[in-house]
Amino acid sequence: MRILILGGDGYLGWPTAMRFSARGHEVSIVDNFSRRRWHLEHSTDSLTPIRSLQERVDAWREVSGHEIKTYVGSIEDGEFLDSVIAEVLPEAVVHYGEQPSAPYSMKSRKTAVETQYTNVIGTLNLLFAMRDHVPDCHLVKLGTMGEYGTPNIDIEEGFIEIEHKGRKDTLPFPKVPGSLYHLSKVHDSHNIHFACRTWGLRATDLNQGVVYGIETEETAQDERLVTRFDYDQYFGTVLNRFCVQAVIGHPLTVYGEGGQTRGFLNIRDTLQCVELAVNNPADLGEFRVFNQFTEQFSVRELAELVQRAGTELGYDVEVRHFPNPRVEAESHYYNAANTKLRDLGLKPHYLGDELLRSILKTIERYKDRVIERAILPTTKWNPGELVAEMPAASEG
Ligand code: NAD
Ligand code: USQ
Repeated sequence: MRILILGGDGYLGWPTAMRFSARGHEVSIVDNFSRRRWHLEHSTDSLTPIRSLQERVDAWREVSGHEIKTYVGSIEDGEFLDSVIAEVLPEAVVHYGEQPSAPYSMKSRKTAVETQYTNVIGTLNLLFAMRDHVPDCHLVKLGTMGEYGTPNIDIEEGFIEIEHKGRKDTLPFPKVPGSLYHLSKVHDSHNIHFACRTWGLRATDLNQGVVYGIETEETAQDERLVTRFDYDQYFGTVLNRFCVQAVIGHPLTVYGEGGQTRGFLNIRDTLQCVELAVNNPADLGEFRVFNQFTEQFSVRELAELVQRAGTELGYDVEVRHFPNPRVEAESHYYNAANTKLRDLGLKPHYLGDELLRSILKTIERYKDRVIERAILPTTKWNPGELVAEMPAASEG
């Protein structure tokens, strides 16, 4: 198949591009390097020393014998994206090309506007380009479990049957997201659903949980193929952050009570899920939603698991509760459905001591690169709160 990966230079996009390429698909990448730029602006960096996109693509050709084509530009530039779609004529588009951080979206008016503009306008451009050039193409869009928030009822996969005043309908599941980033994904979902209903496009919205892990089959083949791995307050996700903190002897940063429960999955399973979605496309006109995670954990449970695995490896791991910089429930009901990807054949890599120890050992190799100043959170969801309570941390 001709597969276009938007955001193909990112944490998930680069390993995905190699995976499809390894399977013999014709892969093209779009990226504007905004993630690299955001790090430069904050004087932070990936834990892993990532190569330039050109060097990666050259190394991949050398290792695998396969070619990956690259297009450098922003998807919110409608004309650029239109010309890429018209040239590549993809049969599937995997869309990762967005600003992915909740804390970054809550940092300032500027970053909130940038997040929603990049994400919502970029996706809207994509929908028009698909309608005009490749109406049969399957869009596989990375959404997020955080679109749903933490309702006091079970979370379904995208839709819920509602009975109201004696009448019944199946409608989009109510969404109460917890950041302006997560809201951008809700807006995307509505726009994609509209494009499927109105123009007959086909799309799978992957409501992905929090991803962890540092290696995939392809990234492990050569040092030059490693993917980025972030641990800073903006771009690091919780379990990846805890693992880095354990290795460098920083207290694990549990926000508040730590009862916040989310769906999680290993990066290897992200690749599996995206591949399953691409290989089993939605029907024309269909808007499908899959909840993409394999296990649920509270933040406190994760900290305990990392502490145990770290202690086995000889690290002295302290779990510490910090005032929560976010506005979110710290103790709540959480039970989300995730059967659709399993029904398609997903075989999860569960989080066990062995997997955690192997992540910690890989991090150990790069621990001299850690920029400790970037770990503690300085961005608060409601800046009027907590100022006096926050531990000292410099603005990265
Ligand atoms: P990432 O930042 O590493 O990757 C995104 C890539 O897209 C980056 O290389 C960036 O430069 C590029 N990009 C951003 N905006 C762009 C634009 N306007 N035009 C072109 N390129 C652009 O993030 P990631 O962790 O790989 O996440 C990928 C996607 O998956 C995101 O949409 C994110 O919201 C979603 N997601 C991630 C996680 C997670 O835990 N990592 C969980 C759920 C959903
Ligand atoms: N948390 C801590 N300590 C930390 C970091 C986070 O306790 O040091 C807590 C947060 O308060 C939150 C939970 O851990 O309750 C998850 O935070 P996170 O930063 O790992 O995840 P989140 O902000 O939700 O965003 C990440 C990705 C995003 C993706 C989302 C999936 O950055 O791209 O959409 O996970 S989900 O959470 O399912 O919405």
